[in-house]
Amino acid sequence: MLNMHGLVLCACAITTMTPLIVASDLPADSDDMTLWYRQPAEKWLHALPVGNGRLGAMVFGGIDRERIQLNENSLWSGGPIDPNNPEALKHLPELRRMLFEGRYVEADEFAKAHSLGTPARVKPYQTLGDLFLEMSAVKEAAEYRRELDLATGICRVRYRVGDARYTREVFASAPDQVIVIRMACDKPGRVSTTVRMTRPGRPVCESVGDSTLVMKGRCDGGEGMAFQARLRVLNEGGKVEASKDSLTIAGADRVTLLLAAATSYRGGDSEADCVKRLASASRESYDALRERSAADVRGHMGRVKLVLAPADDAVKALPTDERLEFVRKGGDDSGLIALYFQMGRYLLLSSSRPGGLPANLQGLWCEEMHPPWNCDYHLNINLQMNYWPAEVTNLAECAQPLVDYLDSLREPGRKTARVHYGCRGFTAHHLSDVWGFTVPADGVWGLWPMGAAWLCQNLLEHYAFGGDRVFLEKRAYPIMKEAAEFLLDFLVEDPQGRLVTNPSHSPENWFLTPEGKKACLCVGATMDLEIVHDLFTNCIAAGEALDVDAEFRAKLAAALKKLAPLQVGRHGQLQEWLVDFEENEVGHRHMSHLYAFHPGNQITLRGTPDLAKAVRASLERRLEHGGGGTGWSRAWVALFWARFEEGDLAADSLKVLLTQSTEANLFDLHPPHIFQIDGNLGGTAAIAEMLLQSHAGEVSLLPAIPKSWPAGSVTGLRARTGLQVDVAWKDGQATSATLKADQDRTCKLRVPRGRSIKSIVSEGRPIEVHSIEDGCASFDARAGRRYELAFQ
Ligand code: FUC
Repeated sequence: MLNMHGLVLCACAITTMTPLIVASDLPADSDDMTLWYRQPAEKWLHALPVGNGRLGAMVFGGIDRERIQLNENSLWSGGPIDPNNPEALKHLPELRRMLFEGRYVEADEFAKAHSLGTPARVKPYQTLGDLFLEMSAVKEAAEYRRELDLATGICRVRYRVGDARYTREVFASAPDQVIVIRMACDKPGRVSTTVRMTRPGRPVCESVGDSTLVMKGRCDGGEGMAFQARLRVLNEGGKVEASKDSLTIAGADRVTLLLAAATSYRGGDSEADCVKRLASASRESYDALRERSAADVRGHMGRVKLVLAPADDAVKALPTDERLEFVRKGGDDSGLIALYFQMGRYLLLSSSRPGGLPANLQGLWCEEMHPPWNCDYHLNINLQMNYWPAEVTNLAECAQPLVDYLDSLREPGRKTARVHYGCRGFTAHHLSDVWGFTVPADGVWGLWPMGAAWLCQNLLEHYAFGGDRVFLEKRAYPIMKEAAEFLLDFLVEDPQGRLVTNPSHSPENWFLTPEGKKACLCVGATMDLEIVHDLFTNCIAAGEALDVDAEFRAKLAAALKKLAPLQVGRHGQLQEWLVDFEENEVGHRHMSHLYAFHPGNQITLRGTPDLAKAVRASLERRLEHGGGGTGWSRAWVALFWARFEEGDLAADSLKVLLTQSTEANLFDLHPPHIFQIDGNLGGTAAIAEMLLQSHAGEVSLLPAIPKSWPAGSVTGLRARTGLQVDVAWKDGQATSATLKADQDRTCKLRVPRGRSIKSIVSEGRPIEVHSIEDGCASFDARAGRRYELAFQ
C-alpha cells in the first residue's frame, strides 16, 4: 500500500467473479515504455493492442478464459461502387447563385436534395472476430500482471497458480505477418487450453487436420469480401485433439499458436495466403519469431527516447490505470506524458506500415460490425491528424500508406471532380473508405471538396522533413498538382472579384444567418481559403524545386493574389467565414479556421503577429465556450498552445486529454465513450511540438516546455530540412543539444529562451556561428555531420 499526496493507492487483492486473481506485489520493473495492470481487462477498452500494420489484436489477459479480439485492416463491408451523382452538376450554378445571394437556409435544403452522392454514406470497417482460449480448470491465480512493452511490441500476462508460474505472450509480427501467442509454464505438462474462433454473421469455423483451426467467410451475408483467419497449434509436450470447431491442447509444457489472416481485398486468395504464412512461420522456433518481431519494433520505437523528470518514482512504479487515476485526482506524473507519447508512436507503427492501408478512425483495432462513424477515413481532420506525429517522431515510413491511399483516390476523385463540379483534377470530400469513395456524403456538411487538398499537406511535409527529391518528383508533386488543378477550376469570383470556394463549409460548425437562422453552406469558409493557400504555395515551391511547370505556377500565383483574404472579426477573432457570422456553436470542437496556424504555417507567431493574435482570440473564445471536448479536439488545442509557445497551457490541455479523454489502456476517447486514435496521435504530435518546432523557417528547441517538466531529455526527433535533434534541459532551460544533418544547409536556429549559444562543435572543431536578429543564430551544416551545441 502506498500513500502519496494524500491519495491511497491500493496494491491489494482484486477479486473478479471467477477465478480469484491476486494482483502482483512483485516490483513493478516499470519504465516509460511499459503499460501494465494488476488485473485482466474487463472490457475491450481495457485490453492491450498489438499490431503489425495489417493484423491487429486486443489482448484481454484472462486467467480462465483469454479473449483475443482480431482485426485485418482490409476487412471492410461493401465493395467498389460509383456513388457519383449525375444530377449534381446541373444544379451547381443555382446552388452557387443562392449562396452568393445569401439565401443560406434555402441553399442547404437545395444541396441536400441535389448535390450529395448516391448513396451518401460509406460501408463499415469490421472486426475479424475473436479467438478464445478456455482454461476452465484454473480457479485461482496469484501474482497477476498484464503488460504491453512498447519497445518490443510484446504483450505479456503472468500469474501463478499454486506452485506453477504461467506466462502468456502475444505479438503481431511484421516480418513474419502472423500473430503469435505463446503459452508457457515453469512446471512441465501444465498448459491446457481449448481454442475457438468466432465472428458475428456465422462464418465457417472448423478444424482442419489435427492442429489447424480455420474461420472463413464473406462479409455482407456472403456477398462481400472473402476473409480467413487460420490458426496452427505447435505444442511442446502433451497432446492436441481436434473437435469440429475447436482444438484442445492437454498437458503441454508450452504451446505456440500462430494465426494468419487475409482477405480478398487485393484480389488474392485469402486461404492460400494464410497457408503460406503459417507454413513459413511454423518452420521457425518461437524464440526466433519473437526476436525477429521484437528487433523490428525496437528498430522503430528505439529511434526516439523521451525522459521527463521529475517523475515521482513511487508513482512511476504504479500500474498504468492507477497512474491515470492519480492524475485524475490532481496529481502530476510527467512520466505518464512520456508513456502517452511513446504509446502514440507505438499505435502509429502498429496500424500503418509501408505497403498497407492507412490508419482508420481506430487505427486498425475495432471490435464491432457496425462501429461508430463506420470506423472509416474522415478527411476533415481525423485522418490528417493521425499522421501529424509521423515525421517529427521519426516514423516517416509509417506515413507511406497515406501517400498510397491519397494516390488511390485520384482516379475516383477525377470522376467526382468532373461529374459533381465540371472540374479537372481530382477531389475528395470528408468521408472515405477503402473502396475509393470521394463524393459528398452524410449530409450537407459533406459538400466540402477539400479533403484531398488538405491531405496533400502531409505529402509536402514528408519532403520538407526528409528532402527526398525523388519522392517529391514521382509521388508528391503529381498528386499535389492534380489537387491544385481541381481547385483552380473550382474557385469562382465573388461579386467583389475575389476568388472563393462555393459551395463551402467550415467543418463541421454551422453559423447563424443575419436573420438568426442556423445554416451550413456558405461562400469561402476561412479553412478553404487557407487550404487553397497552403496547396498553391506548396505546389509553387515544389514546382520551383523541380524546375517544372512554370506556366502552371504562374496561374497558381495569380490565383493566390486574387484569393479572398483572412479577416479579423468583431470579437478580435480570426473570422471563421468570409462574412463575420456568429457561430451556431461558439465552443465547437472543430477549429477549422485555425488551420493556417496549425497544421499550416501561413500564420506564425512572429511572421504575422496580428493574425496570430486573432488566432489566439478565436482559440480562447472556443475554449471559453467548452471547446476541446473530444480527445482529438483537445490534442489540437495543445498543438495550438505549443505554437503559441505557451508550455503551461499546452500541458494543461494534455492533462485534460489524459484525465477526460483517455481510457485505462491509454486509448483516446471521443464522447460518449468511443475509441478514436486521432486524439492519441494528435496528443503525441503536441508533445513533440512542445519540444521542437521547425514550421517557421527556423529550428526552435524547447519552444514550449511547461513548468511541470523542469528537466528532461529527448533524442531522435526530426526537424524539417533533414535534421535529427537531441536536446536536454534542466531547471526549465536548455543545457545541450546535438543536431545531425542529413542535408547540406544553413541551419537557422532559434536560441532557446533565456539562453545564448556557448559553442557549436563538430568533429572536435568549433563551428562559426552567425548571430542574426530576432533571437536566432545560424550556421552552415553539412550532410552526415553532427553538431554539438552548448548553451549558457
Ligand atoms: C468528425 C468529428 C467528430 C468525429 C468524427 C469521426 O466528424 O466532427 O467529432 O471525430 O469525425
